[in-house]
Amino acid sequence: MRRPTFLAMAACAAAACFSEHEPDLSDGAFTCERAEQPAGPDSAIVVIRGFAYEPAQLTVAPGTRIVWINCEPEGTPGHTTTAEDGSWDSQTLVRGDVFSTEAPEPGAHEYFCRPHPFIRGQIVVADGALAQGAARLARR
Ligand SMILES: [Cu+2]
Repeated sequence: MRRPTFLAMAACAAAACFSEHEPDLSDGAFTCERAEQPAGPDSAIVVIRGFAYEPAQLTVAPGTRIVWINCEPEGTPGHTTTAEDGSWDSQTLVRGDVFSTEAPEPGAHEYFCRPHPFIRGQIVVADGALAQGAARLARR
């Protein structure tokens, strides 16, 4: 009886170990408090605040993970990030919610908020471009 129990515990430990190495994009890895910091060399953050995307225009290299985080005050109606060309579409995000997508094909991708279509942004995916977050990181 001891051995199967031990094996089950070992499997749980292994699963926990693997999950620690998964990209953690929704559970504390990105918070509004940390959103002012560069996301890292392979990711870039867009903050949603004041019914606007910050920055509204972001240039990234192919393969960059683009992360949106809603930093509106509590109780503000939720926002989405929705590409006009269908490259990505988030669920409705309220304060603290995070959505991420890998940079779509090179070119300019316009996007907007479905509940508030006047909120607009643009992601430019360009070969050789350095994510703005990475550029800021490199200067520090
Ligand atoms: Cu909105």
